[in-house]
Amino acid sequence: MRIALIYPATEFDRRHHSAALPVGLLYLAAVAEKRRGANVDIFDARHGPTLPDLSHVNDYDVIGFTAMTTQISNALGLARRLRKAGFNGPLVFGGPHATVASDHLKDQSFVDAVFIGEAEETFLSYLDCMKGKPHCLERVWTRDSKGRWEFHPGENFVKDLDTLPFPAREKYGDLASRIRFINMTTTRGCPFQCNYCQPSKRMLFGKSVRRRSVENIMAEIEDAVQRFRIDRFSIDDDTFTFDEKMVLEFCESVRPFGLHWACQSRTDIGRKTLETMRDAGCDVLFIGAESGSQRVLDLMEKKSTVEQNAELIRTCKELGIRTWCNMMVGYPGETLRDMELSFEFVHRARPTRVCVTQVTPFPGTYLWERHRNDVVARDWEAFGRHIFRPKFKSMARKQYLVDYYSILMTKEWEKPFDAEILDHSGALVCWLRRSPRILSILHWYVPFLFRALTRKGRKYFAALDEALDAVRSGRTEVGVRLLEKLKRHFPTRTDPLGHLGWIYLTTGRPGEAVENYTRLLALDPANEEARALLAKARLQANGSQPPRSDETQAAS
Ligand code: B12
Ligand code: SF4
Repeated sequence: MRIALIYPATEFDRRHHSAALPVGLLYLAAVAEKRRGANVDIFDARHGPTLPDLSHVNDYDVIGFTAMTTQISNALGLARRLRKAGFNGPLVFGGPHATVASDHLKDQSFVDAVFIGEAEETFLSYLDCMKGKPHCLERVWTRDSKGRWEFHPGENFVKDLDTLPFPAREKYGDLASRIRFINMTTTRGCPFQCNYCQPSKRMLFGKSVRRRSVENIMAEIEDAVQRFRIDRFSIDDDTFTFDEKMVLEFCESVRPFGLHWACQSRTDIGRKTLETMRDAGCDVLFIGAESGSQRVLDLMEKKSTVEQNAELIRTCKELGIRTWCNMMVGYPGETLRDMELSFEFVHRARPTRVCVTQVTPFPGTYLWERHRNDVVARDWEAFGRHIFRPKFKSMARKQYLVDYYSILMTKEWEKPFDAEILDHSGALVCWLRRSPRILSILHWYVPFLFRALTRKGRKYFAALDEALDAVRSGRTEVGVRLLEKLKRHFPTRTDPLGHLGWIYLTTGRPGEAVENYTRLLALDPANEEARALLAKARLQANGSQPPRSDETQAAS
């Protein structure tokens, strides 16, 4: 049996998440091959063709898509193309969006099955069912020959995670060896209740938290060291540090490998454990601090305090562990004061890096449920855009504050400060960016002045959004024109250069790609991705590597 599994990487993924492989798909590929002798190909536009060759789609017996909500529009567009190309086998969907918004997928005439949550067991049953063998479908919607949907309930979560084969990373060729890095998971489930996330986590992985044994995790690391010569790995678990005893055991076993690694942590972790983690190679900690306002943390039901978050960052700094601090702005009811407090928090705690996202009510969360009537983005397209726009009606009026504080918090860590966000340069910018209080006064008492100061930045993001929308919807030339215009008007911005480089590279204009990547590297010399793409563009420009047609598809 031949299976194609598709990771519908968006432009955002290409630019920001090229190294994180979809572990869920790799587990499915491993069980299908090892336990059913299937032949699985993975398609991921970040590292190869977007889709199987459209003239041979029926070489596959089944085609499966994974998707987060942010990727669903892209995934559905690709699935439609497969049907148009004549694929007549089952097209199935799984992953976070299928789990939390199965109705959305059931409404699509070309979808045949929708898997809910963890699917190693059920996916194999589905393959058995296709072959007419005995099977036991659980937690999946299937469509019968009359087009009616049937749900197969059940709780068939894998009891012992150690019984699973390791993710089939070899599906990405020599990628792991080239970057000498893997991402992995060691637990499934989360006991916490943050309301912008739960109960979707329970829908994905069940009520209890399951852990792999330390021996089993070490075996995966050893395998990666031997096969890919990795020197670093990242643990993608939601709550890796929750069980401190297990963490200490893990540290003791991993230390002899001499690898560097990163993981996520909540704040409830002791200094001693952090020290042990550092000695075992942990050099980056992802911290979900989310807000500098205790009021907002309580609204989110984070069960953590601002002080604990600041303390964790402080301790990490003392121990020499870098901190990547995730912040959110725009929670319904968040006030200007709350945003100021967040800014003050990052300013005071000074983590190594700050990553700000706008609070988004994803389906399947309490946040979505409780604010149903307040949610703006009802069309799924809007989730695909990584831009800041009103997500709650009640927050629409404060959108420019959300924009501003997001930029302020992020830009604080990018030198030099991006003067384009404010139209005026020099002393005024320096003074304003250090003074959120003055900004808030401007916002409340002279809003037209505040708006005028942030006009150029807001215009830039709106234009970038318009250009990328055009490219995504197949109007590549329109997108290119808009991006070229942005490039002229914002000569110190790297985004237009990156997008243009990629489009030119994948549409047979390597000369222009070289020019754009060269300019990008002049502005951002540490951008390794751009460096690699520049080398590729140069090769193409010298005529030694023609553009691949599947990459051209990816560009549009
Ligand atoms: C690692 C990770 C990432 C990585 C890599 C993502 C990836 N696809 O692998 C990166 C850094 C790129 C990322 C980014 C984001 N992420 Co993220 N991420 C995760 C995380 C922590 C782990 C993913 C994982 O490996 N899980 C373990 C594997 C085994 O599970 P799985 O992938 O779900 O796969 C299983 C099942 O879902 C199912 N399945 C999956 N696909 C398919 C396909 C088929 C055909 C079938 C049959 C079954 C099936 O079977 C798999 C095996 O059991 C999850 C949380 C979590 N614990 O899962 C969040 C999570 C997926 N991310 C989430 C979010 C919101 C984001 C961001 C929007 C965050 C942000 N604000 O920027 C971005 C979106 C980026 C984008 N592309 O648009 C949400 C998704 C919610 C939603 N409704 O879509 C999650 C669930 C966290 C949460 N609760 O909020 N993320
Ligand atoms: S946000 Fe993190 S800690 Fe909170 S419930 Fe979700 S996975 Fe658990």
